[in-house]
Amino acid sequence: MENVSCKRLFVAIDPPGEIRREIGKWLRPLRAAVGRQARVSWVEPERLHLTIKFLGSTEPGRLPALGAALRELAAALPAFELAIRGAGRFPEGERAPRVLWLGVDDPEGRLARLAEALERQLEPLGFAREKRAFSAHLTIGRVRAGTVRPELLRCGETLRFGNPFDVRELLLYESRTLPSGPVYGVLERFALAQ
Ligand code: 2AM
Repeated sequence: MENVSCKRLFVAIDPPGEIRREIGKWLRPLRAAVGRQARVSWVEPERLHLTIKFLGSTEPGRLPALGAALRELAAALPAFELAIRGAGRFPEGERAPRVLWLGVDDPEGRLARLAEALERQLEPLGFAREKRAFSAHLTIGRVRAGTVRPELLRCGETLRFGNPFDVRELLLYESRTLPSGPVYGVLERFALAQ
């Protein structure tokens, strides 16, 4: 059995408030259109986050080394721009998507390089490399039952949420599962180089 004091951790980037508000406005009609056709756990706009590395269950004793590695990595990385663009679903191309997401525009490949740097830096600390290729996304909903018609998300690359924004920090999040669903809390923030 898992040690109860272990924390379930992940490293993420938060979109700024104005982007969350734009997404929230766009989500309203989508949620209404999905209505009762499917049971979806929608992510509230203020909880949207872009996961870069899922660390899983972690003993508290590993936190200092993890924090030091994240601080070192962040301090060596200049801040960079991202934009939220497009929408999609996992698994792709199937009639019954389970995860609904918004896409990320990473024109210079900075986010992808950051994800790779995290994998490299954290592997020696015992955090296994992700087997799947990194696929940046903001999860907006998880389909629990029923089917969300793919047409509802067919908005392609033209969909944009606000302007590109600066990524200035990495966040170490803890995820706790409560009867009401998962709750995410920021444990520590790591500033990127200016
Ligand atoms: P998701 O947005 O694609 O669901 C907290 O669970 C965060 O970690 C979520 O954003 C989730 O991504 C991400 N994550 C990545 N791999 C995971 C895994 N194996 N189990 C749970 N969450 C994972």
